[in-house]
Amino acid sequence: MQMREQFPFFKRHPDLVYLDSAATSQKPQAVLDALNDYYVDANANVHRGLYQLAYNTTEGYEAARGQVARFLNANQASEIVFTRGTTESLNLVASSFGPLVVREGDEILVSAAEHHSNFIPWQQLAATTGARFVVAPVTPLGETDPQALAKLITPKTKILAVAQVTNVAGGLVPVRQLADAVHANGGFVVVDGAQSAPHMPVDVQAMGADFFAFSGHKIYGPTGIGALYGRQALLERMPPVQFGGEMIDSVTDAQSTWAEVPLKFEAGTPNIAGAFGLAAAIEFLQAQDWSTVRAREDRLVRRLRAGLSATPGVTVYGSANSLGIVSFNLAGVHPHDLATFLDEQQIAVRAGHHCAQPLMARLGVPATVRASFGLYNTADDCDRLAAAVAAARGYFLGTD
Ligand code: 7TS
Repeated sequence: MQMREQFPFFKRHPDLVYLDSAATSQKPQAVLDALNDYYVDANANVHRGLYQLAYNTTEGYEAARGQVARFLNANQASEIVFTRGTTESLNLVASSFGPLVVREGDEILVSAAEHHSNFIPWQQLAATTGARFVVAPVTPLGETDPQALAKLITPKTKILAVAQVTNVAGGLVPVRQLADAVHANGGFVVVDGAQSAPHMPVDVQAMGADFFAFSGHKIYGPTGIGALYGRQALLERMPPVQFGGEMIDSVTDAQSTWAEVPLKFEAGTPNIAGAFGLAAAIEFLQAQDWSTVRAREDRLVRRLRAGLSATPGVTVYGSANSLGIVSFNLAGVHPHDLATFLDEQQIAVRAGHHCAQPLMARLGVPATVRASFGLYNTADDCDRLAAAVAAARGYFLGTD
């Protein structure tokens, strides 16, 4: 079956050019079926029922955790905590692990290209611990600059928080080299995988991540589910941040003790349907051939960059090595106006600061327009966007 046909969304929106997969991807039938099957066939709460159905549902939920562990090449399933997504995963590390290792005078290192959800939690942690929040400069085209980061790693660097792929310029960061330097100084590495997991195979051990966060909805899965990978020994040291059902071992009037990792981080009824849907999304992704996916997406990125660059006044950020993301601006036209013009032509892109205001400040712009690809995008989508941007120039600025 053609890739696009596996996504019912495009049957409802046959003429829409959807170029906003970095915000959220569309869902294949297999994921929709898994969600539906869960509710029709397997709906019960987990980790508590003593009837067969609840037992089976718990097994399915834990099997999904195992699937995430294999997807990331974690050592074991207990290193996977289900969360609402990348934001919750990163906040969990900052609020639970952060205070265990960060002291006054230590340094927390990030790049100015980070998404706010991998920026603000660390800024807050620095403020509450008295650590120094160190923000590394980016390349002139808005990518994380690994050399700049490397230069700022010191014996005081307790945490390096870095996106493997950034959400505005889309460049790939060589996490392993940075991780080795941070570890040699006794620090820890937190990787934001929100934009890498949809586009490349992830291996948390090979990249040297102590923690790795991603969102299900960006890898063709449902919203409201994602995961945090953490090294077992580190998760065991961390206190829970939410309290209630499912996360306890025993409770008395005087005190409570916690369940083992990872359940101590999953208070309350979890997003069970989401876990089933996420497992289906991972199965769907793993059925793809990564080298074919990469080659296709690289061709689309190059084609779109070339197409956009043909219009005078267009600045394209990032590099041709971007993983499925092309951010740009058209001189003299506000990105929001351009996005509205494109919307009228049934082209869905994102315009704004992309939750990366520190990066916008470095680029000297309030916002950019961003096109981002999923498995269903085609060369025709690139050409329609490039032609529409050329038309927008005529519409807003007149032809010269
Ligand atoms: N980190 C990066 C690099 C991201 O791109 C995003 C979401 C997040 C973290 C947060 O993920 P969430 O699932 O918890 O929201 N990025 C975008 C975006 O670029 N446009 O919309 C959401």
